[in-house]
Amino acid sequence: MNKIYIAIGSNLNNPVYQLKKAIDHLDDHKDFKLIKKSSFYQTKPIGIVNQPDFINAVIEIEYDDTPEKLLNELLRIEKLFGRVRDKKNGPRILDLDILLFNTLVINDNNLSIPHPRMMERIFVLLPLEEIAPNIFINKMPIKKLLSQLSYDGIKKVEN
Ligand code: PH2
Ligand code: MG
Ligand code: MG
Repeated sequence: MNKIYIAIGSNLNNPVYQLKKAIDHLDDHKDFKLIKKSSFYQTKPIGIVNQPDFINAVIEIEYDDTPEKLLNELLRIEKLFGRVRDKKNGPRILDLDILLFNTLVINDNNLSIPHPRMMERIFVLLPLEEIAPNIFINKMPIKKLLSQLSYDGIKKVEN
């Protein structure tokens, strides 16, 4: 059984609704067991700043198959929700990113684990810390990584 953390994000078509629907979908999915889910956070867009705020969350799941199969399944679910891939870092209905897969390190063309940008992203680390306060990322304790980031532009929302 693999222990996996997934970041969920949306900034289009009622993002809170998209996140709830996505988490329900993953919870009902025969291949996943939903273990934990964080609160929802409203976050200022990072990268392309001229787009709506995001809603972000992190979940922990169990899954029996390989990282590549998991990636394909998450991409399929993004599409099912109506995701159209155009601009990198642009607005999206649903983004499902694999953050951590046990303690695996993978650096392939289309799959990097741990997620290569997660250490700089408050919208990933804050919800992750909520459900995994003692976790290490690239041998660094999450609290140490968070202490280096600004909490401006992130706030918990009712869900
Ligand atoms: N995702 C991105 C780029 N920028 N900014 C926020 N606040 N939240 C995101 O999920 C996000 C982003 C690319 O996936
Ligand atoms: Mg992403
Ligand atoms: Mg993605």
